[in-house]
Amino acid sequence: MIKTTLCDILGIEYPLIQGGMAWVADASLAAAVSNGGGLGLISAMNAGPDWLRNEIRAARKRTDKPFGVNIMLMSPFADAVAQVIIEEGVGVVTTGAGNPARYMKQWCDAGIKVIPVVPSTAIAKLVARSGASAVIAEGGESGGHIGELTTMTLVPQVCDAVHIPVIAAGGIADGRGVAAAMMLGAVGVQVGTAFLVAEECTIHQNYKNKILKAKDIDTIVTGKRLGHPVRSLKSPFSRTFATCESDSGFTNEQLEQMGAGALRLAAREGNEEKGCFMAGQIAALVQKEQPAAAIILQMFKQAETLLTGAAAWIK
Ligand code: TUI
Repeated sequence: MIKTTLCDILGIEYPLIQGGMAWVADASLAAAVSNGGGLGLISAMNAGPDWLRNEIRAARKRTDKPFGVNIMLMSPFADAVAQVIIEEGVGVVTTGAGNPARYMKQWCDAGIKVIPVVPSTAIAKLVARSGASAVIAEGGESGGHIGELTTMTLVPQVCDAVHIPVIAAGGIADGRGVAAAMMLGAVGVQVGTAFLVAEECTIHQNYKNKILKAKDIDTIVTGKRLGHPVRSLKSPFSRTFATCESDSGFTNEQLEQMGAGALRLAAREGNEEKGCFMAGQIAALVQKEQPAAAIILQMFKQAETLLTGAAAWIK
């Protein structure tokens, strides 16, 4: 068994946190990951407080294991959902797409463990100072909103920069990724793309099929001009967006308008023309739909074999 300090901190069996994927990470997926021994997450995304409250209660009906909530800090409802998390007694929060400083005191006072996603050592230090229990160092191989650095370079640098546990994210979908992350100094992994095809993941089948068919070079990063680069599968939407982005005739407002709602269209409606199918560069490794628990078990069995076998290389 692979047991790390993350298992103790979160009360989980495997040192794995599910990515807080907007329009994807709902009660169904979160409960399945938690029941499988990891930490499932519900994404508060751009939804309002009532949606989140319902989803937390739905997850509680499906699992008695710990699960958390991911807050996308750019959400217009961030203040309200930050409060719902306290009211509903959620034990763990991960944050993305910004600095969670303004919520840290209220969450820490409520005994909530806060684990921000960070794209750099500077932000890692900042959140560590304001009371984070751990950080998720997320490399640019990830799907969705990403930073500049790769997982390989970011994780060891964040490990050296802070004195709290570091979780690696970006490009991890099997036991090789888990083993590598641990060798970089991480005490656990965050996995997103691999769970898109979990049986309990409620996204449209078209989205799952695209992941299952994806090749290594099938993702693209758009939105750099807007200051929030996003990695997604190459698609009619992402290609058109990329073209418009490099055309100075389009204003940033027009681009923002173009992107609005595209993730929902992908995840909920499977709209192949207008949808933005966010996915990480590891999508090609994800080849079969199976229960979340099987994905986790397979990943950690493989990592255990690799890490055990590695000792034989030392002569
Ligand atoms: O947040 C994510 N991934 C996401 S959020 C998202 S929804 C969205 N859609 C369109 C545009 C923008 C967002 C889809 N995927 N991952 C965690 C993450 N956090 N990646 C990068 C960061 C980050 C960036 C800047 C964290 C902190 C930060 O701080 C800068 C500052 O000082 O505010």
